[in-house]
Amino acid sequence: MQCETRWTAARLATMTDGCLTVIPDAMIAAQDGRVVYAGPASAAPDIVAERTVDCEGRLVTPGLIDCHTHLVFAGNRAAEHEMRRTGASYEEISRAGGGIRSTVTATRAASEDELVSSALPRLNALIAEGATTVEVKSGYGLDLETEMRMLRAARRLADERRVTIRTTFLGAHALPAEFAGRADDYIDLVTQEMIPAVASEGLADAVDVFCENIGFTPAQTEKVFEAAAAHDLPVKLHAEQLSDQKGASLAAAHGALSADHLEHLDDTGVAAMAKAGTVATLLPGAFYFMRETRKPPVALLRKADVPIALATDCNPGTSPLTSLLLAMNMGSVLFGLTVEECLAGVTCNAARALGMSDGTGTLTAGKQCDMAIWNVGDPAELVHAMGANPLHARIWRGR
Ligand code: DI6
Ligand code: FE
Repeated sequence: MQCETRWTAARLATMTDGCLTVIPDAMIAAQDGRVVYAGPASAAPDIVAERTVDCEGRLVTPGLIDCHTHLVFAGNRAAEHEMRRTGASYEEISRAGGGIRSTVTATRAASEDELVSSALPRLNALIAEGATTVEVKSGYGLDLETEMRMLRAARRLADERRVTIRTTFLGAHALPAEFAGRADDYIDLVTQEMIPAVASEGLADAVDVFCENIGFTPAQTEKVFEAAAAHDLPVKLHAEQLSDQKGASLAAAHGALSADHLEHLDDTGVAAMAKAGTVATLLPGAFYFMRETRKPPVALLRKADVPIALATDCNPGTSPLTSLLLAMNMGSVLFGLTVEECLAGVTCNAARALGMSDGTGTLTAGKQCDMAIWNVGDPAELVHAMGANPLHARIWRGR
């Protein structure tokens, strides 16, 4: 067999089927950006490689996938920090002129170039820790023009860095001030104008809604899901973050790729997600930052075999986090996830949450050769450490 590059002497975790089994002396071979072999060196076919890289016993995992971010936005909300520290609630901060709407004002005023350049340091931080795929949501424009500009900026990030970008349209993130008291009218705008425009320009890979007391109702969410389906766009949902709206069940009924946050998810929601194959994306950064106390029902999710993903939720207000390694540590320390669950959460299950399982998320023949090579031997070190970055090298599409 002929290939461009082969990596030898790897301690390989392919993450196939979500299993963390380390193959001690493994080889990975790539041709045209795809894996042609990944497994024990002893079982490898005869491979003639143009280039051989000796991993010297380092751990090799699939490249990390951040499947839930709000990476593109303008301004920053550091000034809210003091309010939050002294006990102000999310609602109080919002009423004082902070919150999502302050980011909306800044984002509306920013050019596409400015959105790209302010997002790049955040993207760089994710990439520096081995991310090879990053999802980016809109949702700080809340008007047609700015939502489209955010999505164009997100798509452009893929020209600036060697990384795969998936975009999600989140027009139903918050009610813009000019629609105060007219949420249904805004949802009409989202479903009748924004989604058709975003779809016709191919700017989004999925559609998301913030279904919450302070967001949109389940009935409004359903309208957005129907419009997405009419344009062949898969859906996801911010569900059960602050209260139980039965959003996860609604998402599952619409075949959602994922339901995200889920602190207030109950057993019927878990059952609906299990039946539909909807991924549970947990966002411990937001839980930590908002000092929440109610945890997502991990034991129920496990029992029902609902795949669990982990993401940063990188956003300016409730999770200013640009580290998937720290998200893994928090997933374990705060939510009790195992090392295997943490690693599956940022690889194979994150790919599934983006509808990308066929292309990435595990290291198996036929998939994109997206890998992270770590200066550690034991995967537990990735979850255990805080603030360390043991990345040795990042491979995106075989390079
Ligand atoms: N849930 C959140 O926690 C963030 N968005 C969402 O739907 C908050 C985003 C922000 O405050 O800017
Ligand atoms: Fe979010």
